[in-house]
Amino acid sequence: MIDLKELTQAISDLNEEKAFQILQEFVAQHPSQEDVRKIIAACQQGMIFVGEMFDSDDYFVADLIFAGELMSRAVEILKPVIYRTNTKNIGTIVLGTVEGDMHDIGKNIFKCMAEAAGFAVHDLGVDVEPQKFVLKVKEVEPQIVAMSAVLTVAQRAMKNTVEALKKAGLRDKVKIIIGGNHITEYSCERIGADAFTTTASEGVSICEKWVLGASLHFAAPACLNKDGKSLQSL
Ligand code: B12
Repeated sequence: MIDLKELTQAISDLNEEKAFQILQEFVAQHPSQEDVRKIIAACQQGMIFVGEMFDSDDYFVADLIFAGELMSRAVEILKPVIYRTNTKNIGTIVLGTVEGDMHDIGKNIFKCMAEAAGFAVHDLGVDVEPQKFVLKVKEVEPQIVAMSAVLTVAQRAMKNTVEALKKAGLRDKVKIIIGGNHITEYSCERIGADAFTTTASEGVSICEKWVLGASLHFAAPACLNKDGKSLQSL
């Protein structure tokens, strides 16, 4: 049995050896998708603590970089259990971290899970300017555009991307989902997306509902506005 708190602690302590040992034990247990969801949430919580320690000057940029590398390797360890080897193509997603934002770990987890669910994902990478989204949407005609941002200021780039899609006459041809740790219902409305989430697994469920024709209803939490100060600058 994996101790999720121990994993969160190991990540927030930047204890790579301990974190990888726990993750390797986890993978060896052939876990269920529900357990995979829980382990990703535990990693995400560890990274939130890292961010808080950066905020309080207990960690520095070098620690953020180390944490990013640690988490990227953690995702590599988890990949075999994230993939469900679904070969059926259920839809197409154009994905990217928006302009100004270099964070890609959450995006990569979403990509992995979406591919596992049967989506063809066109990943544009990080710091993706609005026009690049527009060109890719024209080229591959996806059902869904998925944008990631963890920097609050990058939510403006999400809004710019929606505007660029509108200008190109593409907005009504796609559903737009936005994800990232600081995304709220309020930011979703301001940006003009169709859905938002703070977890990759919920994001994939929303995309599955869209393409599989189920009613577009998902549990959107009430606007928490947990970062209201920054959102006002949108
Ligand atoms: C690691 C890290 C970095 C690494 C990133 C490495 C990488 N390859 O991504 C590096 C060192 C590069 C970095 C740089 C910076 N960072 Co940084 N970083 C982090 C940290 C600690 C962890 C982020 C992370 O990987 N979390 C783990 C993943 C799994 O979680 P996630 O990203 O939230 O993703 C999950 C969901 O949000 C969701 N999701 C994410 N994207 C998407 C997309 C879709 C479509 C869907 C459906 C779901 C989804 O699914 C994921 C899994 O469930 C966060 C702290 C935090 N609270 O997030 C700070 C944090 C994001 N960084 C911060 C800052 C300030 C910076 C810098 C400005 C620091 C500096 N002074 O240089 C630079 C900015 C660089 C830039 N232009 O982007 C701040 C942002 C504050 C804010 N509110 O804007 C944070 C919050 C730290 C803090 N508390 O101050 N950072």
